[in-house]
Amino acid sequence: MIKTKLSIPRDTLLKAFRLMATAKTMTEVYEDNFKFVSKYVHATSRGHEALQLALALQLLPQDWVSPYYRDESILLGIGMRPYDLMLQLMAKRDDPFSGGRSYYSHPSLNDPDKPKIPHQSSATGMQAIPTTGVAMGIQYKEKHGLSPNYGKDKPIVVCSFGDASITEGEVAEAFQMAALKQFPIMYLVQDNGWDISANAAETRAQDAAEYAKGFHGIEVRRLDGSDFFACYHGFQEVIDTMRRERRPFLVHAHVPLLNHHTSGVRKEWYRDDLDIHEDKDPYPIFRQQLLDSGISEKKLKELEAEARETVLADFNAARAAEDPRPEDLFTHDFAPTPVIEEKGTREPAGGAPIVMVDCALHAVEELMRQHPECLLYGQDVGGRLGGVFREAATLAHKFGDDRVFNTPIQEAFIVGSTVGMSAVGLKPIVEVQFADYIWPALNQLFTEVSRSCYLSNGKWPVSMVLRVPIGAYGSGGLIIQQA
Ligand SMILES: Cc1ncc(C[n+]2csc(CCOP(=O)(O)OP(=O)(O)O)c2C)c(N)n1
Ligand SMILES: [Mg+2]
Repeated sequence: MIKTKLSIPRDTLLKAFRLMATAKTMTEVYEDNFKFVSKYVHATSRGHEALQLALALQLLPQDWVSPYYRDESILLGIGMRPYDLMLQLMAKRDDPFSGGRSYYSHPSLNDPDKPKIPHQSSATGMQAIPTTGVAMGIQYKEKHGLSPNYGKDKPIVVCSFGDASITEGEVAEAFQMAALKQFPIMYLVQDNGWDISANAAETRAQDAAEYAKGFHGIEVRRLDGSDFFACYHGFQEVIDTMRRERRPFLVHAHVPLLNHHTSGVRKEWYRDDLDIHEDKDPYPIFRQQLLDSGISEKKLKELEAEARETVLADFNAARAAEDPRPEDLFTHDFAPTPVIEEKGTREPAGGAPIVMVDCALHAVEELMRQHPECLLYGQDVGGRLGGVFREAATLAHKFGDDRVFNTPIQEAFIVGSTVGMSAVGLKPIVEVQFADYIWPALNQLFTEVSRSCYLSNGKWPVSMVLRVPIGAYGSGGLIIQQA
């Protein structure tokens, strides 16, 4: 330990500074090579680095994190090299996140030595539901003895957002479920005061910390995102509590936005507050704190030089890396299925005909008997009724209220949460109550569920069954089924 006011290990501080210098240099190098790199759009973390590194340096390989497109410093903090990030920047074949399929800082990762990153699309705020699904899955596995024993380091989930994405309706569905069921998830909101060109005053009635207080059971913390020390200790306390107490938090932090919104939307076109934001730049603040803590100017200069050398070498190496091949377009559209031919007899001799809804009910029961990782949720499927068509009758009694349960009326959550549930190894069966009401779920179905396998380059295929009754109730189709 060096003598600091907050006692963070010296190695951690030096690593954080090197990575902060790395992120800053990456922004500079991208700017210097603007014509080349802006072929594909990118956003950088400049201004948000202290907060992102303070978090990332405390995550463990069993944790899960959903960084958003401005979170390149989270990626550096969990151990990705600038080279890895640049492969995605330039849409190269070996991009470890998406094989060149998604643009910069759209990660997905399943490396054994790093926190896991599920797929997320570029639709901002939409990561809330899949990532809350991860936390829901972790809770389910812990309750059912399906989780490895991590001792006191139980996994946590972090879902990161920009401040403006919180007004998306789907975010409310995720908060609702996390609060109601007490999932071990941290919602991290990086508040730079900006949407793209619309500012906070134009776009919200309250900030995320105030909003989250309406979701009883989510504990809220505020951090100063320009102060690495404050962020590190703030996260340490929240993460320790989450590992022990298994409940949700929302961490809100003000951060400056120092670079462009993205390479395509330039700060000089509309920003009138750059001076104020520059005063909150975490880089010189951290540098001064380290000098005050007894680290020498010489050491800091060395780390800055090392960062620059790495970034430049990685940039050139990434530039020379192979582009995707035409045939790569057609890989990983679906995960291969182990079932490739029908077996058994459809109409066994002497068998009594049964209606379709009962066939499906028996099939679900068989699956649940064979697979402890299989569960069923949706509206009214729980034990009290067993489905409005009795299509889940007796299942909750047979398998318990933790495996067959009611959800609130939120189709997006029901469907989108399966991305996260599936990523942790579960096999969810979910139900949308009537076909008419599938539309609120379509965004998740289309944007997250169906693209997870392809855009993660095969890392995160989604295994889920979606049940949607249609045409039921005799002639009711005319009234309730939009038939
Ligand atoms: C669903 C959706 N609508 C619109 C966009 C276009 N868009 C991209 S970034 C952005 C602003 C997001 O601001 P914020 O969440 O505060 O993140 P910041 O860029 O400020 O870090 C918008 C509107 C999008 N990606 N997804
Ligand atoms: Mg913002």
